[in-house]
Amino acid sequence: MGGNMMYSMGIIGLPNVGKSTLFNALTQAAAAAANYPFCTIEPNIGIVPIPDQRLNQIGDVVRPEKLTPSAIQFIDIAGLVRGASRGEGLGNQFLGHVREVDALVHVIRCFADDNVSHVEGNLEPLRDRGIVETELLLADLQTLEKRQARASRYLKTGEEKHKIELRLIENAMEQLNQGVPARNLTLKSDEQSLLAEFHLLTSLPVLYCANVSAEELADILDGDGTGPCSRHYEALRQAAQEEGAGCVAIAAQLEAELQELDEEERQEFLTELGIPDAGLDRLVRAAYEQLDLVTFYTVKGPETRAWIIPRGTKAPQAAGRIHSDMERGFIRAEVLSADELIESGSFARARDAGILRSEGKEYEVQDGDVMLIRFNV
Ligand SMILES: Nc1nc2c(ncn2[C@@H]2O[C@H](COP(=O)(O)OP(=O)(O)OP(=O)(O)O)[C@@H](O)[C@H]2O)c(=O)[nH]1
Ligand SMILES: [Mg+2]
Repeated sequence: MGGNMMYSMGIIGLPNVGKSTLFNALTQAAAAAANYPFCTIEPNIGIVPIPDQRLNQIGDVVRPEKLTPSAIQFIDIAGLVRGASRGEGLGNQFLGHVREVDALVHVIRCFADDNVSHVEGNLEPLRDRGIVETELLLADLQTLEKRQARASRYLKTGEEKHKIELRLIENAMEQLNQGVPARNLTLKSDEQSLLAEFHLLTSLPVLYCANVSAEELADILDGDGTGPCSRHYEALRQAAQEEGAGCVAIAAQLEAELQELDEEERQEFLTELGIPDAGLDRLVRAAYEQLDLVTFYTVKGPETRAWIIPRGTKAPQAAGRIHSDMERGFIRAEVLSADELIESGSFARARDAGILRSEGKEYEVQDGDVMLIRFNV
């Protein structure tokens, strides 16, 4: 991707829960949105542009040759089964593909359908969630064991940092063994950044995606569902809430069918079913809200473009989303808010008016920031 580190989400879950159905619906919708520079890297990696009203307003001011929305990259991997971390099924080898994503979408089957087999024999979303979570924990424990062996070897050098690392690894292993995901560990900030280097799967924020039946979707969204699928969804939603994770209801099959229709038919169909918006919009909105994402903008040269990052990202790492050279050689950023730019009428006028701020390496990028990044190659 030419150094491009687009915000990415890995789609995980048991086999046959609707991951690929969801993925196909997402990417078809993206393809239909047309004006995005589509790059298919592999068939199971798809890019979904994010509609952004603020970007259009910035475009009206800057009048660039090209206006590029931000996008989320979704990666669809094979289903995980019990024992995946020991090599069962295809899951384990594919876990490597989601190790460096920004977040996970954990698809959980809540729909009943006798024609679609369930690896565990019956419908039980909370158990299914537990199976997948356990596999992620076991995979992380393997990662930590390897790190432990390495850190132990380096201990002989007598360097303090290896002692610190080993203590962190042992602490993390103890917690993970008790079922605590790495994202819930209480750590000091230097430990936090050390742990981040291990790319543990349970460090990643997770958004649960309940794959529900189309018949019950409207009731579930209204919060007054009483059917079997609604009960499964409610149990999952509560469990998600307890662990501070987001949960969104999607009818993957319906989403796939919606992609077969043209815009007008689609709206009619949704209205008929009593559903306010397409699931893809709901999923993207949930990701944005639950995973605490922000958008910043670049307006340099012919292209004005939006970029998604997790809240709290510092300026050099934000620049690294654009190009790794920009992170490595980061000097400073000239920053103003989208509103300030829109009010000023042009970037040059904002500069003349002294609105541009100069921010350094410790600056946390804010939602709506327009940035001109200064860097050395
Ligand atoms: N009734 C119903 N069937 C669904 C739904 N979503 C997916 N399916 C069906 O379930 C089967 C499996 O769907 P996939 O999307 O391939 O499942 P997957 O999670 O990608 O499975 P693996 O790649 O094997 O892990 C297919 O026959 C789908 O048509 C749904 O919302 N309702
Ligand atoms: Mg699949």
